[in-house]
Amino acid sequence: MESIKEAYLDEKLETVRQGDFLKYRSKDLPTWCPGCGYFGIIDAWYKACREMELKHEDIVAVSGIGCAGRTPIFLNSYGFHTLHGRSIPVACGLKLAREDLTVFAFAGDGDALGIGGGHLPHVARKNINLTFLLFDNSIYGLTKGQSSSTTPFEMKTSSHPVGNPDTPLNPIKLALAYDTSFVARGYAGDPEGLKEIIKAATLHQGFSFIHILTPCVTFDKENKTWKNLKEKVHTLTPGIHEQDMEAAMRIAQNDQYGVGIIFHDKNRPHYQDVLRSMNKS
Ligand SMILES: Cc1ncc(C[n+]2csc(CCOP(=O)(O)OP(=O)(O)O)c2C)c(N)n1
Ligand code: SF4
Ligand SMILES: [Mg+2]
Repeated sequence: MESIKEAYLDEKLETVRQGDFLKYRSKDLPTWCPGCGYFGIIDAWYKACREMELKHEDIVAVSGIGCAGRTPIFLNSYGFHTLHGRSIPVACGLKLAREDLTVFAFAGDGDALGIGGGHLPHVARKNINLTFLLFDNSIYGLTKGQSSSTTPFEMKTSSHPVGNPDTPLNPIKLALAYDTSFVARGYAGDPEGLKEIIKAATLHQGFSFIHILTPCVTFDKENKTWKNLKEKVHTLTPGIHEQDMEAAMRIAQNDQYGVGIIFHDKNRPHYQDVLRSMNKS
């Protein structure tokens, strides 16, 4: 084990093996469980940053608390591991103060839709220019498998041993209802596809919401397992829904496993442009 760790930390060796891939990975070894979907997500993020040629010093990764909340530790950028549910407000403040920076916010389903759920409508309606990655494993991973806001009805969890009595939230429906200007779904098992989505979201001028399907291999043995996800996940055909809210809503309602861009409003100005044009008049 030690030799793997040493190899991982040996930048020279890794640089030779992976080109400039290491550029966006920090030297901290990820602490996630082996097989966790989050490895696929940061892999996609590394590749997206590399392809966009972002400068480390221009990137800020903001997170809340949870296994997903640890993400900025593993990225070679500026980072801010904030309080539970607070990645969005901190990311908003940062972007408003430093418009020149590329700001990413990361959160788990509990962090984003439970304790932090009140922040989502406001970043969306203001259309603040940042990219939000929701790591949705439908469970509280870090605290050992309690039900979250996206746990399926009747699923047995450590907090609901006879079954979850609550109806799960639908993250894409919520994002669309809040008028989010860029809404997409990605899959941790397809880092190449997710990379393309992260790039499109980052280039979008406004608030971008990426719902990522990902397994918690340790605390969910029945719902979002790799096997189930592999069977159900499929690629959406690009189409009219990207510019048509009603069509996007139909996808949100009827297709919980389709990955790709679901809605993209390219014409709406982002918050700082709105402020500038108001100050001119
Ligand atoms: C104010 C507050 N309440 C509760 C907790 C305990 N807590 C830490 S992480 C977490 C949930 C994490 O679940 P999720 O956001 O889905 O992230 P995951 O671990 O699944 O990546 C909870 C309830 C906390 N740290 N702070
Ligand atoms: S507990 Fe679940 S979400 Fe957390 S690192 Fe382990 S597999 Fe991943
Ligand atoms: Mg979770």
